[in-house]
Amino acid sequence: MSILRWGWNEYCKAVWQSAERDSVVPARVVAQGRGVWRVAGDFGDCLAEAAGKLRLAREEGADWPAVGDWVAVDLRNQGAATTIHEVLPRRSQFVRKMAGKKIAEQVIAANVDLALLVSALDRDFNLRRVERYLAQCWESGAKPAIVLNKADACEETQEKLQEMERVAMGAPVCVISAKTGRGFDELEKQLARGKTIVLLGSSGVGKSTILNRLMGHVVQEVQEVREADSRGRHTTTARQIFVLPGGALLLDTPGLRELQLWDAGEGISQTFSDMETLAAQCRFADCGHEVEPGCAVQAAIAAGTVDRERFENWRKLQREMEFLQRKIDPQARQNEKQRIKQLMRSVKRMYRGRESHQS
Ligand SMILES: Nc1nc2c(ncn2[C@@H]2O[C@H](COP(=O)(O)OP(=O)(O)OP(=O)(O)O)[C@@H](O)[C@H]2O)c(=O)[nH]1
Ligand SMILES: [Mg+2]
Ligand SMILES: [Zn+2]
Repeated sequence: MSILRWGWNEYCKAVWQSAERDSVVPARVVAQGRGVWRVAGDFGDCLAEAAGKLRLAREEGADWPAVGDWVAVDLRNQGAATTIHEVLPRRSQFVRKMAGKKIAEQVIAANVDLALLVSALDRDFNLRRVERYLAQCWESGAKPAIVLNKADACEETQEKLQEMERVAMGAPVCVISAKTGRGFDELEKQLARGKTIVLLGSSGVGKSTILNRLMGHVVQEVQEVREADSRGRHTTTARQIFVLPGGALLLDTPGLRELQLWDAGEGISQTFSDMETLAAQCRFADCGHEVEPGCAVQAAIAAGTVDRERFENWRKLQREMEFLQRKIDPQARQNEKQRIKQLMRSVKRMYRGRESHQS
């Protein structure tokens, strides 16, 4: 299987060629375990470990390989395990913060084009959670699409679709049933060959069942949800990329836990752009939208044009982000963002230059 099957494109090539690289070849991380990865490229696929140099660089804040990453591997031992020497800069990434004394970051998926934010139409249905996923998704650099699964188990599909469209702020919403196949034609239109798509959502919403149906046979184990509250049992435990029959690359992930901290800074503004527009009309620039006179947000809530729960969720996510930002060294973060921006800019220039040469 060639590296093209794994989504390698002109853009990746431009990134690869923007630096001198000796005795390494490009590969993609297609699965991840604890301290061990599966990589795939023109050579086929094999297990890989991280080079010592990479481990050291990690201490300095360098990227650690995650599913979806493009990496440089050496192939001295053909066929046997290989070594990852470098993680190429990412176009997008989903980052989870693990709260502790010092907040650590974990990349859930890298270089994702489209995130399918999956909810179930049973008791799992929750608008506030989707707002949270949307904010995280806009921040990641991937495009979001909302997928409402288990349509067969819901009587008010139409009402729920409308409610969801109101919070989606323009992201597409589709209604499907992984059990009956309803809505899959619509869903499959979004899964283009060579694109990387991640399934995100709580445990039990049917991510692995969706994958199995798209593959046409069972590749992932699924398990019944709990009768009482539709909660899942955290069946999927590893992250792995599957090549769909149509050539799209689908990444199944373990169900996300409810109260996880994520990177969502600017994504919050995008998800709640309606709230931000209102807030700009408050009398005081630093309005807390609580008891201040001339608060446009409270006025809208009182008039019923803004949903109180949506407002509260917006404030809650903002507080979480402020907390994260206090905990993480702002200078280091800024420097890293700057570094990546510059790199991507130079790669884009190079890429554009090439396209105009070709045409
Ligand atoms: N009625 C109905 N049940 C579904 C549908 N899709 C999935 N299920 C059921 O939901 C349960 C959970 O499905 P999974 O695919 O394991 O869910 P998951 O999102 O992968 O869960 P984790 O791996 O734990 O994150 C299983 O019993 C599935 O059979 C659907 O469209 N309709
Ligand atoms: Mg699963
Ligand atoms: Zn206000």
